[in-house]
Amino acid sequence: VPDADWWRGGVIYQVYPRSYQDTSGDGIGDLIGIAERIGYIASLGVDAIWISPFFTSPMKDFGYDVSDYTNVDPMFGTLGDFDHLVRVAHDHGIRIIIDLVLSHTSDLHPWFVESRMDRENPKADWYVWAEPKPDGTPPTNWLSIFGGSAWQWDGKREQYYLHNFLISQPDLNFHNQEVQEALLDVVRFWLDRGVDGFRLDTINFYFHDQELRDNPPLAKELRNASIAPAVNPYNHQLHVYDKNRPENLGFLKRFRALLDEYPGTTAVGEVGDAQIGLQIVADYTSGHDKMHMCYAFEFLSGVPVTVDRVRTVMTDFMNAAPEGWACWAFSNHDVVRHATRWGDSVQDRERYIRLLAGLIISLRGSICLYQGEELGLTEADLAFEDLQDPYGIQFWPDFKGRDGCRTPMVWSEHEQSAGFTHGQPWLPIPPEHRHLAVDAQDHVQASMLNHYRRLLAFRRAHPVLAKGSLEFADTGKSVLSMIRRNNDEAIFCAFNLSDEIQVIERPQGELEPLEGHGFSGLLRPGTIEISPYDAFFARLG
Ligand code: TEU
Repeated sequence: VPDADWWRGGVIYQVYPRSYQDTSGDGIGDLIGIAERIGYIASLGVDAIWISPFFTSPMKDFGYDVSDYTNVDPMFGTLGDFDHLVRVAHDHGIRIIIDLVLSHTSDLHPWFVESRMDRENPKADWYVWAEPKPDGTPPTNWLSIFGGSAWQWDGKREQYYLHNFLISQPDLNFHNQEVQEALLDVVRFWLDRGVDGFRLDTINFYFHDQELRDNPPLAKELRNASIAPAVNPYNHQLHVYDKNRPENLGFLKRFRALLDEYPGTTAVGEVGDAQIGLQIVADYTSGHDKMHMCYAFEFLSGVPVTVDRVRTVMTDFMNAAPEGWACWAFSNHDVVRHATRWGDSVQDRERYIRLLAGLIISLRGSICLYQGEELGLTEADLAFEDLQDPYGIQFWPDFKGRDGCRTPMVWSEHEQSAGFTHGQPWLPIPPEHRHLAVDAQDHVQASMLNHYRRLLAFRRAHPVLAKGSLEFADTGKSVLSMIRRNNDEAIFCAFNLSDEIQVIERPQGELEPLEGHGFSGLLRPGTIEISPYDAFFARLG
């Protein structure tokens, strides 16, 4: 009997397939490469992998621009390779979550090729087409995250089409029922192939306002750079009409009803929003009839991880969604790796990111770890000439794009291309990553890699960390303390986020220090003493 609730509190390891393991020698990772590394992934102790898109694509946005939803891009392999990967993963007890980009397609998708032919073809209304304003300018003030207007003029139809991302990523028109049906058919195709779930790209962008109203401007003090870099004018609007539309809920319900036909499957929706993101996560995950969980952006920005910040995010979310379920992440393929984003401003980066690993495994919710995070990889500092990401090329040098977190996995300290490929890697291997390679850490008990393995085993041994209720204890500005409870156990945990030794008061009740997490906070007669960037875990009686 499959454990239908495995996703609740589960740990998902994100694989960026271009950069995981190449077996063909073209310098780009592939599905067979992932299958070869499943043993390693299983050794981490994760529940599932989320594989970023591997579907047929012109790769303008590295696979987030799909031209065939039901096939594998030759660069990554074949459908047969995918079936093989599913089998190997399942043999190792690892579930497969695939990344569906339903909000938009590539401009080379046959649906769009047909849609743009004229205004009468059967797919004429499958994308968001609109007339120009009388002066010829775009229909609304909506902006593309990747720069400029979200509207692109098409000379043939003499209309604009909507794109929230690249010009080559036209936005599907979810108001059209046929579009919804076609996308649900895609979902069914992959369910029938044995996938265990979906990461749904940009789910809050599915619907747009049919009245085409302008977004209001956003006051400077309310701007927040967690979705787009500060220099991006996208941050200067309140996104009420181009996304976050109430109609999204209806489609998510249809989607969920389909998943419920396949017990044990799950969906994690990506909610990219800097303004009302947590509320959207709450709305989309409450009621057991939409998303199982949503991927929140709160810990993906540069906002430092202070005691206050963690308390505010977690409390706001629990208040907004007592029954909702979030998926937390510190790093992914879109943002600066947190070892750099947060680690650059502390004295002892390594101890600090070890502490953060202890913190994320102690959060109520599910969690996503991004490939290489378990090795302690930092952001690669690439030269302009090395850049591949159109977003980085557009905003350079204020924003360097997303290539610095997408460099290849380092498997071997000394092998050519760190064991990633026999060919020329599509992005350079940062020399400073080599000593962190898997083969350099694997057998070293004290390594970052084994620290993550220990912590994931610890989380598994104490389900209360993932699913229990969460209450904060007041232990001052520098120490984040949580009491986690369920029917079977209660755990008190404390994280010293400062670079000074901290002595805190012990909570009420009997404390029995726990082992197996690798931290060394000490229980004293009346107090708890925690070294800089260290933590303490105890069973609370
Ligand atoms: O990202 C959605 C999103 O909001 C991005 O703009 C994100 O904020 C940005 O990349 C951060 O720098 C998803 C995918 O994760 C991303 O890789 C795609 O480019 C995007 O959708 C379009 O499909």
